[in-house]
Amino acid sequence: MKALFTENSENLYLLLAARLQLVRKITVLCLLLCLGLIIANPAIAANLAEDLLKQPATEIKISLGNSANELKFEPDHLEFVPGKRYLLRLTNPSQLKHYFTAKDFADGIWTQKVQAGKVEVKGAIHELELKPGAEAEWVFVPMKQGNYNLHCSIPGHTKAGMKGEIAIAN
Ligand SMILES: [Cu+2]
Repeated sequence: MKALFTENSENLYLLLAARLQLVRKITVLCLLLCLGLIIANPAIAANLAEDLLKQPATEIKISLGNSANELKFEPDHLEFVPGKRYLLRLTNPSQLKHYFTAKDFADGIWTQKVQAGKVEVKGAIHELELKPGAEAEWVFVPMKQGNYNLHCSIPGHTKAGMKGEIAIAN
């Protein structure tokens, strides 16, 4: 009788242990599923984006050409940190038309908006053209780390020195 009882409790113990392991597995699975749902949930993703947009933007200025009509960007090296919000203020103080062309960089960022005059453009932007005296604001969040080339795509301008580098790095 006593032996039977011991054997039974041993079996019971093994059964409980197996159950516990199963419960643990199910719990982990549920947690993973929930996490997946949170990330896939557009409402929660929107909240995360909203938090990001509440970040004050770090303002950085770049001049396309200068008042002496020199063909260069000032500065010709820009650095951004991924996940931060920036306001890039572009000006063209020269008497020539210039481009801000950095297509790979543009692919590596999330553009919130580009504002010029009373017009706000939302969505992806690849290139900006600034006529003499023009100003534009580009608000974005860098996403993809890397070193990117910047140039002005007006014929002859890149060759004359109108080029630069943009780094996205931690
Ligand atoms: Cu140019």
